[in-house]
Amino acid sequence: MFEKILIANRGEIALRVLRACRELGIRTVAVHSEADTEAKYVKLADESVCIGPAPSGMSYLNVPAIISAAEVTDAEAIHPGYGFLSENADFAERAEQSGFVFIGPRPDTIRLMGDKVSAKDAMKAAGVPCVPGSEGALPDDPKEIVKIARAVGYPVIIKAAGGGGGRGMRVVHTEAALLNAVTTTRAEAGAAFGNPVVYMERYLENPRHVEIQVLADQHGNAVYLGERDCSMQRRHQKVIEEAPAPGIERRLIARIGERCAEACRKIGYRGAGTFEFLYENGEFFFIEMNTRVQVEHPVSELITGIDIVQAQIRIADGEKLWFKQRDIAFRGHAIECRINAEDPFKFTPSPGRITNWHTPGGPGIRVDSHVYNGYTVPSHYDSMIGKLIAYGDTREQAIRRMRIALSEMAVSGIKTNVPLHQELMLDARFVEGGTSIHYLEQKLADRSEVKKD
Ligand code: MV4
Repeated sequence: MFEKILIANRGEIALRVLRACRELGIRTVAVHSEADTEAKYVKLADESVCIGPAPSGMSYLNVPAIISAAEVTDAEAIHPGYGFLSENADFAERAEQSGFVFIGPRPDTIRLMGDKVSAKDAMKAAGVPCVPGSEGALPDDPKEIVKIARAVGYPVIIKAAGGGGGRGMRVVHTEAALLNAVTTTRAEAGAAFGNPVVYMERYLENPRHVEIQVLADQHGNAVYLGERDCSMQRRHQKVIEEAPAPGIERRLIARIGERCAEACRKIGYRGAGTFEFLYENGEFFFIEMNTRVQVEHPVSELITGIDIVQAQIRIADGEKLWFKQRDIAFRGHAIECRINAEDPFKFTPSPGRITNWHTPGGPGIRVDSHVYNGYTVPSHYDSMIGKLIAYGDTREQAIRRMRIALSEMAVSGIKTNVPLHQELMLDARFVEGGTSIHYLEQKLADRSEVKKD
């Protein structure tokens, strides 16, 4: 097993990776910006290296500084966490060329999935059901584009191959609007991603976002760890995630999960990964694959009992998967609330010093956060400061435990979205389960309508 791992990230996920290393008996190197000198994971790590000033472009995205930090500390592997360099194929390649193990898929796999057209092609070929649409990239010929849209059927959505996660997309309802939309999306994609390639899909009006977690080793074995429902989101930022997805038949999950695992075997996938699907009218449609550990991985850990971050490390070290699909039992229900330093109703960031931080506990409660009493939330990074995760035998019990946990949560000095979560845990439609990706934004819009009256 590795003796020392460098954690190329910050915040709660840096602490999460550190804890996984500890349990595996691996020493840790924390890298940090000048804004994170006082961070908990920096203090807890065996060694730490400052890699630059606060802006992430100069620190957490600074490839030469991170590679140098790994060299001077004699680390053997690099865990990229999520965000930052985690899905940067060039970084993974540079790390491996410098003699480090990148804890994640092979650089080529990251590249394949980073291009949404090639990702979809690969998944279609591997037997994963995809949203109907153009066969690969859209051609230049306007007549051809019109023909493709007629065959796909309106409404359609134009997406950038270099986009993903909600960036670079445009919905088109009529043929009259089609060519302008393609031209504009192409131009924006060229400017934003340096890649003007776009593709077309049938636009699903009211889907849920349901994703499948997978683990694959370097010896051709792959399993799925069930699904997560991440439909409760605002502006492509997930707010609540849960597992299992309410109301979806286990047989269907097993069928789609097995397709994902089989796709991993076919493409030689390595490590943890997530297949993102839209789910509508009882059908799954693949949209994208994430090649990193995700923020919401704890809900899958709680229903399967598998430590996904430890699994990433053991797989990177070359271990064969130590369990089979039939050994994985899905038990109970888990819900995660993302705690953000922000105004709970206006959503403006609320960085600053936390003068009081009390977290809940008790049966079935997990808190993943790097925050401590007196910690200052820097203004330079994402506003997520932690995650509150509730587990129960049933969804009802998980919700009850989450309500209690939220009521015990005490944060002073900054604003958080805890009040929003409290409202959502009492929301009749959430409690019923199965809300679509548009539910939260509609609810928030309705609420501000009421205020104006
Ligand atoms: C879609 C879609 C409807 N139809 N594709 C947005 C994020 C990116 N990962 C894909 N996205 C969508 N693709 C088709 N064919 C609706 C969305 C979408 C969405 C998806 C998941 C979670 C939240 C979303 C919010 C708005 C739109």
